[in-house]
Amino acid sequence: MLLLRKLPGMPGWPAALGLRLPQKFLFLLFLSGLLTLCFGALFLLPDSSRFKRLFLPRRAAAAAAGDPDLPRSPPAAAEPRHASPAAPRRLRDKLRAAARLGAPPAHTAASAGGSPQQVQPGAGGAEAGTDSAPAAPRQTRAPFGFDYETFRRSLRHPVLGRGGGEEPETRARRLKIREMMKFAWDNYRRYAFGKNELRPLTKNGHIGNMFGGLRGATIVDALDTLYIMELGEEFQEAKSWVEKSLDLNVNGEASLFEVNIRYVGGLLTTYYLTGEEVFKSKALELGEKLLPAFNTPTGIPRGVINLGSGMSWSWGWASAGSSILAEFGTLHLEFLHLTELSGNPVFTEKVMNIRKVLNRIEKPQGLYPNFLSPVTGNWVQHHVSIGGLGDSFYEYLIKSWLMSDKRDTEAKKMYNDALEAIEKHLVKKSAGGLTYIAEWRGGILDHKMGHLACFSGGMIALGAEQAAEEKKQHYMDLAAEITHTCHESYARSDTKLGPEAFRFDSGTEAVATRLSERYYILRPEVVESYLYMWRLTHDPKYRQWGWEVVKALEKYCRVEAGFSGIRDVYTTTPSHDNMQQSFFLAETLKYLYLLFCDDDVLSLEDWVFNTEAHPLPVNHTNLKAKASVQ
Ligand code: DMJ
Repeated sequence: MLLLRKLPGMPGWPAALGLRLPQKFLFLLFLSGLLTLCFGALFLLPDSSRFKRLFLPRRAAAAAAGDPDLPRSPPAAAEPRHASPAAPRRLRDKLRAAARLGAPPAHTAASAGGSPQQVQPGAGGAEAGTDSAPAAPRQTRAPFGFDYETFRRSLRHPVLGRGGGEEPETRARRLKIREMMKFAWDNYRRYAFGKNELRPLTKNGHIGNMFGGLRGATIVDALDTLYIMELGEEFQEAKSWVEKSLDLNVNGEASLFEVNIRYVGGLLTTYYLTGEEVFKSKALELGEKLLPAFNTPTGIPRGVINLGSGMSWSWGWASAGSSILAEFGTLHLEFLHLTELSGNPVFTEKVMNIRKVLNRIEKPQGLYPNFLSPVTGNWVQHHVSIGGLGDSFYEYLIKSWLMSDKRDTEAKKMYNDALEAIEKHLVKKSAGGLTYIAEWRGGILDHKMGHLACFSGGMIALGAEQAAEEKKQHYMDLAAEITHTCHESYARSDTKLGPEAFRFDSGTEAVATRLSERYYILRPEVVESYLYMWRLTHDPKYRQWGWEVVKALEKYCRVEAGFSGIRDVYTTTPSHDNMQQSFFLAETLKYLYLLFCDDDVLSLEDWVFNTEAHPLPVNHTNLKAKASVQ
């Protein structure tokens, strides 16, 4: 504008042109528009342009050109190497500090401003009228926007590791598992694409009744495994199905738990891996649809929800209309991320309220029974198990602490107290020296361990780090003993795959004694523990045990058109159950693959796996953001 002022000895330009006041104004408007346009055009120049570098700072230039450190593309694209120092702290960081993962519900002051997928204030929250739902304030909303670039820079390791330096045998084994994934995917795609699971014997699709009309469970569950294994073409197929065909406007009975861990978890992870908006928006949309399940007098959600009408009810088989510990206790990780990405506090409020109810209620002998009434908030039956019905509740306590970058001390305390009670009342040693975790029915022990309970070796190892110094080794030993027992349940079968449940009574140890418990449905829990034990101890036996599983899967579960569960692990001519479970692609193959990867591939420093093996990022940026507020 100064340039347009009259210079000494020269008439001003507009004056020189003989313009009147309104015309002068129009002329100035035109000129400033022109200047803005020229500046904007700088962003279109190639990154190498000297002209551009003269006018734009390096980071802005890189962002305009698509920074190669920030890939939005599938696995084939260059993997980001470890990030440079954190981006300059901005005002936005300060505002975001109030809504960070892992902090208490006071976060509810955060808002849904700048994100394209923002949730309208009050959305999903208005119906929350429960007796005990937290009445956290929602009125003071600061501008909010999740910054994907900042998140990527906060990671301590490249997502897919740095690579190099491994032994040829390790690489060959990893590639074999990748081939198994491709085989499982190709057959699903060929015979069941868009259905929930593949039926590999009859070569068709299965819909089932767990997902309330949602389709493509295998696609959503497999997305991140395809990405991690760098199966680029297959990932693109999965992605374009999500874009074009994943319909969330459905009716039908859905399991809140299953939809959350498989769909919400799978979509969240794929967003964090790729930065592709479609995954974020689908996750948030689906998350909103789950909220009516929390409309109960206590805020403890019911297990079943109609995603269309929002009506919810309890499972018919759950006594006295109760909700299940492992179901309502396995929402925390995903729901915190839904708040993180949307800025909408309602998701965090819902799960923090569950925690509040659990903290308030008296626990028999310090144990958490599996059935709780969502109406009265009282336990319904005193059945305690670290396997089915209880399992991932404990897992999510310790993982909440890890995901909060070790700041959620309430979760840590709840985990420690629960584990102490479990150890005191349920952990036993067999006559043959095998450590196992029994089940508890109103004070009477059932000396049985389910396959599902075998995740606990990995969990206890993962949690050992936070234990008091004198207990660390104790917990690592306990984790190793339980993992050893679970390995024995595999080693003592004829197929070298483990049964659904094994017992320690009537002279038997680590074998199924009932016909109905002899099946194996491609479950992941044992290899999950092998992976954690390997990463935390580097004892080569865990890789060896994992390889035994690979060989057994190939021999007994691989059929012409995919992988199938088997009905009896104690016969070498097993009959197949004709089902390729989606968790086989999401979990079993992913854990096996990671067992033969370097530790920096999905490093445990950066990622916490949800209970369906979908990795969710640790909130490293919180402290930075917090510091910048002070
Ligand atoms: C998976 O869906 C999850 O691991 C869940 O927590 C338990 N059951 C299956 C696999 O066995």
